[in-house]
This record gives sequence, C-alpha cells and structure tokens, in this order.
Amino acid sequence: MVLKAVCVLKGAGETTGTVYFEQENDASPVKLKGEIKGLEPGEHGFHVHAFGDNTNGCISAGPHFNPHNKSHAGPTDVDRHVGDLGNVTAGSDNIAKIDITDKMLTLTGPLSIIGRTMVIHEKADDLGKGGNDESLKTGNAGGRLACGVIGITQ
Ligand SMILES: [Cu+2]
Ligand SMILES: [Zn+2]
Repeated sequence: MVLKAVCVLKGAGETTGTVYFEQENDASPVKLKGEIKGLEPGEHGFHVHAFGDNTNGCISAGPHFNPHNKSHAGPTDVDRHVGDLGNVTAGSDNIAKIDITDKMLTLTGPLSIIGRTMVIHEKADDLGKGGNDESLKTGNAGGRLACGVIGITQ
C-alpha cells in the first residue's frame, strides 16, 4: 500500500509552499514533490524538524529530527540527522521546485516523519562542512522562513 502525506508551509513572511510525500512500502525511499514560493533566489536549507508543534511559530518545531543522535550533515551522507534534506534552490522567479528522493525518511513505523515539521530556511545549509559547532547542528541555515506539520493524506 502506498503511503502518502502532505505538508503546507507558512510563516511570518511571504514564503509559502506545499510538499507531497509518497512511499511505495515501508522499505522504499520517500519521494517529495512540490514547490515553495516567495524565496530569495539561491539555496535554502530544507529539513524535517523533531516536533509537530507550531504554537510559537516555526521555532517550536525544535531541532532537526535526529533519532540516531548523529551530527548534522547532507542528504547523501551516511551519518546525518534523519531530517537532513540539504538545500532546495529558488530561481529568479523566487520559486523552488521540490523533487527529492530520500532513503532515510520513512512515513511508517516508530521513526515516521508524520506529525513532525518541515522547515524552509533563510540561508543555504552548509551540510556540516562549515567548520564550526553550529555547522554540525544546523548547517548555519539561519532563520525559519516557513514551516508546516506533515500530515496524512489520501
Ligand atoms: Cu531546518
Ligand atoms: Zn541536521
């Protein structure tokens, strides 16, 4: 049975987005498709954060989803936060098209990302290669422009 989820991202500013998630079965990768609008052209960090809590805005979503207690890294690194999806790139139209396939995310089981929060950041994620402590926690991706809780869809 195909597992499906959706996330609508909103924030304090003009950045908005919708991301659709699909997973063929519990052992297959998760495909993310969608777009985020209202971004400065260039790279923006994009992660799953630990909590599905937006009570105080995107900051309430907590740190990157990291159930295996690893350092922050990029999506192709073996040792990474589960939530580390790297960067998405906005064009001169201020839109980033999302087309990501990720082997570490799952929509089922105890480490499911459903009920957690997707965050799009102000700056590029340095993928843990920034050479400072913050790089190994957040990738120095800066403020949280928009976020949304990942929910089950049909
Ligand atoms: Cu983030
Ligand atoms: Zn991370």
